Amino acid sequence: MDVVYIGLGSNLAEPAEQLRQAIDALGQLPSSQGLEVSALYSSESLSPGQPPYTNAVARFETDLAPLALLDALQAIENGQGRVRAERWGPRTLDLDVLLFGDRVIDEPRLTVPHYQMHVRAFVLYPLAEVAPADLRLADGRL
Ligand code: PH2
Ligand code: MG
Ligand code: MG
Repeated sequence: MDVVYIGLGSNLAEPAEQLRQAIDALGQLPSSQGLEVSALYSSESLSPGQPPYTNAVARFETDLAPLALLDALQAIENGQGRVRAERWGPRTLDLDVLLFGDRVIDEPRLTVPHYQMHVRAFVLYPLAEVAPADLRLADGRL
């Protein structure tokens, strides 16, 4: 099994409720176990003029392959009303694969470790709650 870390974010339609629903759905993913979730944090959007975000980070173990996990996460996003209009647009739910074991993945649909996680406080702060203190990024960024 691989340990995976997922970033959760929402800035539409009662963000905290969106995250609670998403956490329930993550707990029911097939071939996965041991879900742990950080506290929920609020912060301004990086994109000006958008509602504030609620963010959290989840950790669990999975036997799913990376793209199968991505498919499952996108199904959860879509099930909670995610509309893909503009890049970085406001969203009911964003589920990002931050880390997938110690794999480095560079594919059209999936870049792991997540390309900007090392500079985003709304990722690093909750990540520190669910990750061991000696966690390192497989590509050496942190
Ligand atoms: N996600 C974005 C853009 N800006 N800002 C915060 N605070 N939290 C996010 O999750 C976030 C953002 C696009 O993924
Ligand atoms: Mg995303
Ligand atoms: Mg994102």
